[in-house]
Amino acid sequence: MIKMQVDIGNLKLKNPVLVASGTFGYGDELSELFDVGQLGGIVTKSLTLKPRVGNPPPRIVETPCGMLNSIGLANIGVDRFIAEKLPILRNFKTAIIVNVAGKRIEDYPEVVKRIEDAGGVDAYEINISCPNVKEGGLEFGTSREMTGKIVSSVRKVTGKTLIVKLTPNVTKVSEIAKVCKDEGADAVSLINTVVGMAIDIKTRKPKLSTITGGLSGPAIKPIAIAKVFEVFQNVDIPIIGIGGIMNWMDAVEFLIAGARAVQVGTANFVDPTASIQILNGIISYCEENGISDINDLIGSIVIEQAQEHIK
Ligand code: RRO
Repeated sequence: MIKMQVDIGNLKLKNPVLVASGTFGYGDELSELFDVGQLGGIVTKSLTLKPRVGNPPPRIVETPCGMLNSIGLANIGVDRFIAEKLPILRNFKTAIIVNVAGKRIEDYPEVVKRIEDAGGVDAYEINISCPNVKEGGLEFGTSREMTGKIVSSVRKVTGKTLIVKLTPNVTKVSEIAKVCKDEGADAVSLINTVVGMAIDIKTRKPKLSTITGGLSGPAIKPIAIAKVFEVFQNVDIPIIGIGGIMNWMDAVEFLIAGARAVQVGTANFVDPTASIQILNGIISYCEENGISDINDLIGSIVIEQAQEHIK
């Protein structure tokens, strides 16, 4: 038996494979397809204080090696989530991580407070990195000051594990990760999607209603690995790796780069059971490589001395 448990703050995940926000609904729809209790955890679609209809269509476009989305934070709002979804989620034998977004700084602690009062979730992922909204997305996640204010305001209202989801659309993601740590976050998750755009050459119109959107899928994996490694080298905080994980080999790459857990996102749209196959593949890799504890693999990247001096 391989020891697969990883700790993120005071949250103990039974294994490091999670499903990413926005690719698994609120966790209830896909539970009919497989036993979600096998997963390390489920991250819900982002929740805001009030329900949101999101952006007008078209809001998803397929691209070479990935997809662009511009959903615009469509969600049922925190109160309906508590009334309709939480009672179902509480029965799942996996960690429930609620992704929280907001228009204003004050929205974040308010959403978390309401969920805390209801009870039954294990951790929060603070979304300061949505590329598809005018207020509360990248304007927060690209600013150290705003990031600090949001993290400290949420820290005051919960003792549960606090994860901050970071954008790759910055020059130095480790500087933002450092602010998260200093303000009391337990972990960072990265990367959210990369700002991208596609044009229909017949009509010459942008393919998305919002012109730009967030790029995900295999196309962004090398960007994500580089950002995870940058944070791993520079900030002492648990990292959850996200970005184009389509199979177990991709996941292992993230773990070696320093991620303590991973989130499977776009792959769920190709095959909703992808996360379970990825988990099984990681276990086989450990067995075949004499790794008895997954924690021994995390951050085990080998950098030759000569490579350290290049650049
Ligand atoms: O809803 C979205 O458009 C969205 C969000 Br909240 C996010 O965090 N990342 C993304 O690519 N899309």
